[in-house]
Amino acid sequence: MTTFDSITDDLARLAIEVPSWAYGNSGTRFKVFGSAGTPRTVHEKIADAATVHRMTGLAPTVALHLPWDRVEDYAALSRYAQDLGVSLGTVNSNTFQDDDYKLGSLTNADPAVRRKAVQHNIDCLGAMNETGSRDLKIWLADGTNYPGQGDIRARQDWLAEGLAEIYAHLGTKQRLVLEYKFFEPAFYHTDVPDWGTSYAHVVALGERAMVCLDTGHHAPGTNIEFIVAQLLRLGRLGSFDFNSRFYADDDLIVGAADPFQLFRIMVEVIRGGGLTPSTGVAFMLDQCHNIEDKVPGQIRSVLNVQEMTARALLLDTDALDRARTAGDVLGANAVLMDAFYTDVRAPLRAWREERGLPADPMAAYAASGYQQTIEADRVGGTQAGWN
Ligand code: PSV
Ligand code: MN
Repeated sequence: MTTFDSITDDLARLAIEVPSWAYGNSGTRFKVFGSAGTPRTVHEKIADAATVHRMTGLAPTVALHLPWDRVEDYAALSRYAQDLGVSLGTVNSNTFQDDDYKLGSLTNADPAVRRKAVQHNIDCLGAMNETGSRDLKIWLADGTNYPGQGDIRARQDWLAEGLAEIYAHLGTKQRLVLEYKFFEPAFYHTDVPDWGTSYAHVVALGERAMVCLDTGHHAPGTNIEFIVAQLLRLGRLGSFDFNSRFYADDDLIVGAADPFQLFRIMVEVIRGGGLTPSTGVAFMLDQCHNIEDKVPGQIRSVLNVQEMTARALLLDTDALDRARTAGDVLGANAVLMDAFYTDVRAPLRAWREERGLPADPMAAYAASGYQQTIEADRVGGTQAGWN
């Protein structure tokens, strides 16, 4: 049996990166609701992220999205974040919102558009040199809507060329992570639809290119933990974009829709050594809080990851091995389910208190007055969103 006391060191290693855009307004194609207290600037987003870290001790870094979070002086932004107790993390490039990109970015048939997309990513690397960020994350909205619309083979070649040019600009401590998504916004074909395509490209690039797995980017029923196991085995799991989904890319709070799936993912992460810092896996959230308050939405999210990680760490691997060796199908399944059904909330409360953190971060946030303060202070200006 694995006891909670024996997992506390591993648990202390868990660090989750929060996305700056989670604090801005978001919605669906039907409506984006504004909400009181929403940040107007990247500085206010970082202040919210720092609050999540203060309440949980779990979220020491913030991912940026450019140009949404564009500033003149990234080194100064980094110092601002440090003063608040957090660091700037992954930089996400954005080649999906300019009119030029209507028919693709790195895979556009027009070389001038491809050049523009490459240059944007190189500019992101420039910002990363100032923030000290390790990872450039590339997600492409590229794809086509109708059979025959594009040369899907040529687009792969253009993609490989563009990625190679970006990769050549990487600093020695920087990495490129390529995120896949099976559909949306394109509906017939997507240029990086799955982990295999992402893997083929990153392997061709070199050792500092990795795959980003967004948990919302798979067809229903996909066994995501298998992909986790495979990418860790191949040494190419660069990062997670955690969120949860009921239907498509819902971007809901991770662990809300299917905590058991999150548990199974964390079991494979641990099995593959992914919690060890040297593996370099970044545990990011990629979420939107369309109707709930955003700061507590993020607090709930990082706590969900922590809770499922704790349960996964409690898996009795010796008992599991014994059952597997004996061919005991139901016994092995029972060992796994025992870990999943373990209620870790009380020991986690004590664990936080021992570290000077609020035992109940959700309650502590509600009692802190932070929400009331930002709602009163952040009046006027333009609330941040996907622009
Ligand atoms: C695309 O759906 C995506 O998952 C990418 O990571 C983008 O950068 C992000 O969402 C935008 O929210
Ligand atoms: Mn994502």
